Amino acid sequence: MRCDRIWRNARLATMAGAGLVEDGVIAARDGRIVYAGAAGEAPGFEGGETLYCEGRWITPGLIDPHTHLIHAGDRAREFELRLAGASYEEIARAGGGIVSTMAATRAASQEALVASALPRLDALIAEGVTTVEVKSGYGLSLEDELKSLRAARELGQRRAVTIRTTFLGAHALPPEYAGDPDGYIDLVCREMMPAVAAEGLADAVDAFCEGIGFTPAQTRRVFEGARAHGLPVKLHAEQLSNLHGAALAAEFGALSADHLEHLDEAGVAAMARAGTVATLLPGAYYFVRETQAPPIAALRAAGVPMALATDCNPGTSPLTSPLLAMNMAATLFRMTVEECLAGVTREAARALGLGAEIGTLEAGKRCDLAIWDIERPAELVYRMGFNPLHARVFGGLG
Ligand code: DI6
Ligand code: FE
Repeated sequence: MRCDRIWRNARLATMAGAGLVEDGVIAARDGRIVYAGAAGEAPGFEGGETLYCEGRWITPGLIDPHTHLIHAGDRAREFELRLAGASYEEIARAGGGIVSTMAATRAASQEALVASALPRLDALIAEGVTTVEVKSGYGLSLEDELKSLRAARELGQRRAVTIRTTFLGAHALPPEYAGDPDGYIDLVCREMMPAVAAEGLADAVDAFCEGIGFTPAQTRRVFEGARAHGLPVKLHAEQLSNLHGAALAAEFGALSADHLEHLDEAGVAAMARAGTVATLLPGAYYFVRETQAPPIAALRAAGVPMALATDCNPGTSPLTSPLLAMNMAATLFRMTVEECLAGVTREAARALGLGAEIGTLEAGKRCDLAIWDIERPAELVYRMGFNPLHARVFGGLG
């Protein structure tokens, strides 16, 4: 078998049928895996450079399937107010919260947005991330949403990483539409979405279905608009209350419903039927000191795939560590090590509609790898604030 790079003496967490492989080999050609499995069953390889991994573990490159990396400013002051007793919802209603980040984001140039996002992206990359979803949603005007999505796309040119962009125009109500959320949804559907689609700036459409966000009826209009433009949908659902957003998302065949702390049995069943991934965001759960965890046991029993993401955003999850997200998912949500690892690889790929392309170590997939200095995969979940990444491979290179 011809290949241009071979990794030998590795242990593999394939996240696929082959499971864990003790004496493993990965071979790549033209950026794709041509073989991943046991050395004893490997075909003969011709050509290429051989890298010896000295027993290190290789996982698929990590995938962060829900971030708000593009934003300006920070909310450290608001954090202090919350420490002094103010609630997230109180701050949002008083004009702080999302709207304060909106003002900073509107004032920033595309270049400034890219520059401020790069250190956050670099923190993800340093932990073996090879694919990141990035949402708009802090511009909240036609021009500023387009600027945010262009900045997000530019991140993929500035670093060796796959960026998937999501249009989140329906994130919050901008002050100029105070009292007229339906008017703002008109703008989202009639002006923003067509412009975003015409420029090919988004891979999916998202909304924030919540008391401090948009109603299910408004969310439905956003989804209908997305469908008209041939864009898949995802949803911030059941984060602070249960508005049955996950079932609505499932009705539209959503790639994922995200957060889900207040998800009920009917929502779980709807997601299972639709094949909608549950993207869980333990960083936000932790940071807002939520006490109701997502219904992990019910999701597991129903066979709903569970992805994990940082939700990196300035207000509720200033987190840039997928490794810590895994630790939190295990300790706070009681997810297993296997579920946590699948959550940042195979299931995260599905949450982005990229299940055929990335997320497992299998022939035919892109050769995106993370190589770790660990003795067993559980160490990736067990440690807090320690990064055992040895090397990262993006499209066979690196
Ligand atoms: N849910 C969240 O947790 C973030 N957005 C959302 O829809 C919060 C965004 C922020 O506070 O800036
Ligand atoms: Fe979010």
